[in-house]
Amino acid sequence: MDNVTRIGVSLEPELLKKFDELIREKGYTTRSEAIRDLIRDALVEEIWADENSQAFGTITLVYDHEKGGVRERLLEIQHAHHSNISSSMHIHLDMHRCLEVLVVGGKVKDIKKLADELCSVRGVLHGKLAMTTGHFGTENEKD
Ligand code: NI
Repeated sequence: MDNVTRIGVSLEPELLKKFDELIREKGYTTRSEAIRDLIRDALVEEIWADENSQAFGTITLVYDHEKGGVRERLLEIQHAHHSNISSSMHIHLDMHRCLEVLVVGGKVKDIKKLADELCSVRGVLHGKLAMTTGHFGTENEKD
């Protein structure tokens, strides 16, 4: 890896043991990669804590398309927030249930509002917003 700074981390043996167990379970091959992911996760949390910062995410919805008005309501909400939705994917899970994934971007507060509106529609069996960002303090950020 180019242009990295090495740091030393002091940990209690018990904490290190638990960390090593955790990263083994998750399939990390090195502690460094696991620590980098934890830092990135913390950065994402930080960005999402600021309602006015720019962020990206996905909204996953599972719903019963036969439930009265659910499709119409979901479409109505998506059109009202069209500028925050980059892409959507629809999969018919079985005769009744649909899975929809929306790729969203914009101000954190707008994305959260959109997700809340969609997830609370009657007939939506499960809805989840997954948050991310393009900002990880990497070189590519300057591009
Ligand atoms: Ni469907």
